[in-house]
Amino acid sequence: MKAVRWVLGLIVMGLHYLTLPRRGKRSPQEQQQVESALADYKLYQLPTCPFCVKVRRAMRRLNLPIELRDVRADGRHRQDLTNDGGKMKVPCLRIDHADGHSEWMYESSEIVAYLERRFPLQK
Ligand SMILES: N[C@@H](CCC(=O)N[C@@H](CS)C(=O)NCC(=O)O)C(=O)O
Repeated sequence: MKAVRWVLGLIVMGLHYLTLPRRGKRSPQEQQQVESALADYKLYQLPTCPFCVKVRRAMRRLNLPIELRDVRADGRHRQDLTNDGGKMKVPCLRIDHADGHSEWMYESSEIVAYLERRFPLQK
């Protein structure tokens, strides 16, 4: 089972790198504003999880360098996701709001739709 997962992960990563989406463009000022807003965002994820790859591809397309938190490599991230997010499932987008509360958004499609709405690229 571990070997099958490893091979599938390799295929997912291979396809991902072979078909990397083009990074979206903003003016330098706009990109700077976006990047300072992104300090409040973290993506809890795994490198080879296909749902995480889907979110990372959208981040690249939208040019959103959000901090990635690998829940397998770092036990603290796994613990935060489980205890504060509520479940050990990835991808999960953590949004730290100005009033101090953190929002934990699970579901890759919801995360992608949120990022597209919140950080649109100019057409
Ligand atoms: N419908 C979810 C599926 C996410 C999912 O199944 N993630 C797997 C890793 S590829 C996971 O975290 N599984 C652990 C679990 O479900 O407890 C999405 O689109 O984000």
